[in-house]
Amino acid sequence: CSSFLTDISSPETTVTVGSQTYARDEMTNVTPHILSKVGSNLHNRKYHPLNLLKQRIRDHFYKNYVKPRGNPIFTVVDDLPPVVTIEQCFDSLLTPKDHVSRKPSDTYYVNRHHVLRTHTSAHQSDLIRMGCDQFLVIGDVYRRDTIDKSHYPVFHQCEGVRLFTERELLISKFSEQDMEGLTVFEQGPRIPAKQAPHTQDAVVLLEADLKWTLTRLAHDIFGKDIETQWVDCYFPFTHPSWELEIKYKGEWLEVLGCGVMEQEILNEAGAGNKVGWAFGLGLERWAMKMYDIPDIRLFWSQDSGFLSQFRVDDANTPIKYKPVSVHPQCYNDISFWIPDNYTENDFYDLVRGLGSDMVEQVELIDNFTHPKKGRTSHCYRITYRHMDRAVHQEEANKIHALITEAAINNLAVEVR
Ligand code: FA5
Ligand code: MG
Repeated sequence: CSSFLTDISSPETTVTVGSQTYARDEMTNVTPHILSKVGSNLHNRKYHPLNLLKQRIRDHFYKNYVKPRGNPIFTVVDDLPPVVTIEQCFDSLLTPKDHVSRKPSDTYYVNRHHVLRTHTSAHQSDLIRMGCDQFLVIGDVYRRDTIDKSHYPVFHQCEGVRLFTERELLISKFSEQDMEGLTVFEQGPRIPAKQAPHTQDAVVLLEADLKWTLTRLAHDIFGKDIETQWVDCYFPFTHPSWELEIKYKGEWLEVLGCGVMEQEILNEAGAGNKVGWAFGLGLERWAMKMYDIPDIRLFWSQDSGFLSQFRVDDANTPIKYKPVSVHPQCYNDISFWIPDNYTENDFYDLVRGLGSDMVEQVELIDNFTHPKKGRTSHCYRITYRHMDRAVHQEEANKIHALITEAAINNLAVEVR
């Protein structure tokens, strides 16, 4: 309420995103709610499902695409700030001036020069100009989209780009002799199947390599039984273009867009002697399928019932999400000095035994060794919640007292 009053009495002239401050103007439409999400970087947060998926994708590319000496060919960039210029987000990608994606009804403008990136494609040109020929960009993206089970105004994308010289592309499929007479560039017509400067051969090879790369990734992440289909589509920055859809809960779900990069983008970025493909996939959609997460809003959950299911140190651990109780949780902490023969699992078992289906999580939140006495104390937070009914604090307190008593009697701990 007080901030609402200050807004009226002294209209803000700047807008702060992360550590940067920008001048507000007539285009500014970012909201405090959206700005509060900037910097969350869920894809870089340890134990978050989007971070686990990021690791899986990165490892897939590192392992399967290597130079002769074994080092990965793809560079991975996952820490670029989400404020980009209109030039980066739209102009460099040949997005027409009247394209819907530029409209303030669809895009969050910081001011007339800057937007919250609407896709990770915004970084394609810069990275190519810097000399990157194969890269992945992972980051948060922002759109004034509807909110439902599979759409959220902040989500995460993984961009992939791979460029080839004429020789690199041809050698991937042909022997030296068979390559004779084949080219990737020509001055032909632009038709639905190809751009003017590309030969049909170039497009056939690029399409095959792109679809093979993405199918292989999908098989690695989801398993080989997954149902997929390719759909023709349009992007200003690729031609021809496709979307990949996968079967999810009986319906087709679009999980990525991709295509043969517009040659003009490569020419502008100083890579006119190369051809390439690009893709952009929605991390949340992939994670929903991979972990059986039914609603995209859950990725923003701070609820330990959600987050604790993804606490694994190996990103390859198979996880199937189990719905969290709709009832509220409450918690109690317990601190004690541990005896010499103590193991944490003894305490976890004791809590599970006494709390059974009322305990959602037990977590070691403090581990302290007294500098003089050399004794160690542990503090655990026990979260109480039942799947079918509300657990009230008094009820939790009663179980907590039983747990405390049992810990003293059975584990010989000394409560602090
Ligand atoms: C793009 O963003 C293109 N930049 C992708 C691309 C890159 C095409 C490179 C060609 C070359 P699109 O708007 O379709 O395309 O979004 C890509 C993916 O992001 C979608 O397939 C979907 O998986 C995901 N996505 C799109 N909108 C949302 C949303 N509101 N919430 C969650 N995921 C979304
Ligand atoms: Mg799309």
